[in-house]
Amino acid sequence: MIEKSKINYEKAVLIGLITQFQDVEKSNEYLDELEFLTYTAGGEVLKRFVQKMDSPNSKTFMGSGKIEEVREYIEKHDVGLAIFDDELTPAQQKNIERILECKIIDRTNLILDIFAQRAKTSYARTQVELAQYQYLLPRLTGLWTHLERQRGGIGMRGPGETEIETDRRIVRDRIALLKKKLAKVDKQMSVQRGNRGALVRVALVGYTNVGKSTLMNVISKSKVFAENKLFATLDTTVRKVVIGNLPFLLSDTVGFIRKLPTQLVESFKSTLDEVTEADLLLHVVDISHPSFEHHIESVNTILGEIEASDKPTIMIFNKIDAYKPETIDEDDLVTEKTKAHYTLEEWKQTWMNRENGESIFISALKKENLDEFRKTVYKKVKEIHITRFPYNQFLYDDYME
Ligand SMILES: Nc1nc2c(ncn2[C@@H]2O[C@H](COP(=O)(O)OP(=O)(O)OP(=O)(O)O)[C@@H](O)[C@H]2O)c(=O)[nH]1
Ligand SMILES: [Mg+2]
Repeated sequence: MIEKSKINYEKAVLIGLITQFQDVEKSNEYLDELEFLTYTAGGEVLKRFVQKMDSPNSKTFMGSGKIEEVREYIEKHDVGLAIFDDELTPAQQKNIERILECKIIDRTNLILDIFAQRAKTSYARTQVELAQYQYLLPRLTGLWTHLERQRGGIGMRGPGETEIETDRRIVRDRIALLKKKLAKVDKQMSVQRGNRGALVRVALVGYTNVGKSTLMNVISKSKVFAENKLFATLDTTVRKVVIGNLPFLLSDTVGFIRKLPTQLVESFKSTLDEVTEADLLLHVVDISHPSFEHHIESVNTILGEIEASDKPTIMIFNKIDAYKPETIDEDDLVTEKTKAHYTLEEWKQTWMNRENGESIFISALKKENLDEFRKTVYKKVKEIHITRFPYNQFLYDDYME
């Protein structure tokens, strides 16, 4: 049902709003991310359309003038795909589709589509399929039936393609079946985790594309797939790592993103168990990304949702090699200093002064500052290890001390 396809870049336009909750800057940031998502899914963005509105139009999302502008552009440039940054109601979707006569998808749909492309193991595929059906269920209104010729490609992978005409009951049955299937695997996995003994468990968490897998590879000398696209990792990998003379388990798992579809968080609950059950979290951040502070917030929100907020956490600021603060010329007396102008030193000061937890600044790619990373992780893991193996304490000489 889920299709892994070779990619011919599909022409797309993006549509977003500027509202009282979302100023120009924020809207731009979201669209940047949506463009990256589109690229990851195999699309090429030709143009962005942004409209300022108090709230979305209940019938067509955008106003009538704007949608006409989009329609003309789409027709002229032969675009087959319009991607909206926000979730559309089934009614909006239907109306817009009638006007634009192309495929209409929203951010959730796009993320689900990427997950469908990326899911490798049968376990991940089952989770994605479940999320897709849950997304589809309230939208089963024969949405795409008039788009026969447009089938295939972004947003059309998965259950949307064939099951539209069928009735909700079938989808509900399928959802129940998938849940049962997952529950069975969950049980096996939970037993597997139980068999790993009392070793300290450390989990890499963070926004997508921050370098979790790269760090995992450097630290554990393993070969986890890493690339400059979103959601390179869907399945969890666990490796035994030894620092000095201290063994522990390190896991690398799916990255987070803003507006992560709730269906996905739910479906991936068991993948995220690795995080929920970890003793220590390494929260990896891409400090070279202009919105890294927003990313931290989103990750913390999701950690809250899976009840993993109060775990001991070390903040790992990665990609310091790529960090470039904005500069102010000496004779420029107008520009005010903002966080965008902070040097790495200033960021370090800011984060080191926070009460809870530690922070380390590294480059996983250039292998910068990894000694400090190892030292800090070692110290923290040892603290936990000692509570578990109190009589073994003497076996562990201090590392590099
Ligand atoms: N400049 C720079 N790039 C890095 C660094 N670490 C990782 N990268 C790059 O960032 C991109 C994403 O790396 P991944 O390790 O796949 O990131 P991830 O967090 O596992 O991403 P997902 O699995 O997609 O959530 C790759 O192109 C890496 O080469 C770093 O320290 N500096
Ligand atoms: Mg990864």
